Formats: sequence, C-alpha cells, structure tokens
Amino acid sequence: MNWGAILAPYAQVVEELKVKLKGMRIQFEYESRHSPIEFITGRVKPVQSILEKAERKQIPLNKIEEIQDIAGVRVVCPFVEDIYMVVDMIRERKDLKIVAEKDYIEKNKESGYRSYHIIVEYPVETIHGMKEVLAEIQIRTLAMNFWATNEHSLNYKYKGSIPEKIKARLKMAAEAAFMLDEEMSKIRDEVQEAQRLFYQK
Ligand code: 0O2
Repeated sequence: MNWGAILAPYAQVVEELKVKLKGMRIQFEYESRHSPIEFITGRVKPVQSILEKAERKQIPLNKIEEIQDIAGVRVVCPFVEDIYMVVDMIRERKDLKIVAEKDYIEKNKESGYRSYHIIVEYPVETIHGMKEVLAEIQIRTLAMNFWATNEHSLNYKYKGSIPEKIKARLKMAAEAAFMLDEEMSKIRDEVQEAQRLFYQK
C-alpha cells in the first residue's frame, strides 16, 4: 500500500483545521477577550496504529477511511466552560459537518479519561478532486490533557495492560485533575480579568 499517497489528504486536513482553529484563537486575542483556546495540536495517526485499529474494529484495509481519527486535531482549553464554548463555535461552522459527538466529560471513560470528541466530515481538495475526509477533534482542558498524555505514555509502555497498582494511581490522578478543573472554574472570572489587564497593557 502506498501509505504516503493514502495519508496525504489526511495531513492536508490536519493542517487546514489547525490553521482555522488557530484563527479563532487569534481573533479572541485581537478583541482583548479571553480566548477559550490555549493551544492546538494535530497529527496523522501513525500507520502501525491505523493497522492495529483496523484489526480491532474489523475494518478491511480497503475501507480504512471508516476509521474516524486518522486525522486528529486537539484543542486544549484553560477551563471546562471553554470546552463547551469551542464546541458551540464548531457547531456553527459552515466549512465542516459534524457526524458524531462524544462527551467523555459528562461521563468519563472507565480509565478516568475525560475529553469532548467531535467527529467531523471535512471537504478537502486533492489533485483528484474534492474528497470528504473524517477527522476527530478532541477538546479538553490543560488538566485533562496532562492526565491523558501521561496515561497514553503508560499504555504504550505497558502495551495496553497497565499494572493494577498504576491504574489505581491514575484513577486518583484523574480525580485530582477533575478537582483542579472545578477549583479553577470557581476563580475563572478573576483569572480572565487579570489576563484582560495584562493584554491591555
Ligand atoms: P491514539 O494513539 O491517541 O490515536 P469507540 O468505538 O468510539 O468506543 P474509538 O474509535 O477508539 O472507540 O473512539 P474513542 O474511544 O472516542 O477514542 C478515540 C481516541 O480518544 C483515542 O485514539 C485516544 O486518542 C483518545 N482516548 C480514548 N480513550 C482514552 C483513554 O482512556 N486514555 C487516553 N489517554 N486517550 C484516550 P486511539 O486510537 O485509542 O489512540
């Protein structure tokens, strides 16, 4: 399989979505308003990981476009409230179509994972014409991101079977991250006011 050619449109989608979401962030800054977006990252799923997912989900290799997160963009927000603001703004956009939403914040995953996922269909121009590509936008707070990044590394290290003792620690860490988000939300207005003063300087 020519993976370079197969994945090129996905790489294009990741770059385009990053530019557009970063544009939202910059507009907030120009208007001296609190930006609900702290930073944005993106990646194309590595081939090995695509193959593993295809096998796990029983997706034949000629149907890999059914995998929803080959193109993945992550929006990291300061506060939980910001996540829902970003979700609303994405829902309003005319340049993509939402095909699914998964709220792992209302109901976190068994692992302790919290995040809001939006699966979108995004039209991308290729040298063979327009192609609708699925992409996953993960929206989470800094605290959720800290937890998920560490848990992801441990999952990689232990090949998906994290020892029970470490799993229990991760659950406690997830609880602590949840509490941190809650406490920060309570002083959100204060923090935003401080940031406005800083930008107006
Ligand atoms: P990677 O390496 O990040 O690409 P579903 O059929 O909906 O239950 P699916 O399609 O895996 O399952 O979707 P889901 O559960 O929404 O997960 C998609 C992505 O969310 C994952 O991609 C992870 O990036 C992230 N994610 C989901 N659960 C966890 C978790 O418990 N811990 C961490 N750290 N991330 C999680 P991949 O392909 O699993 O991994």
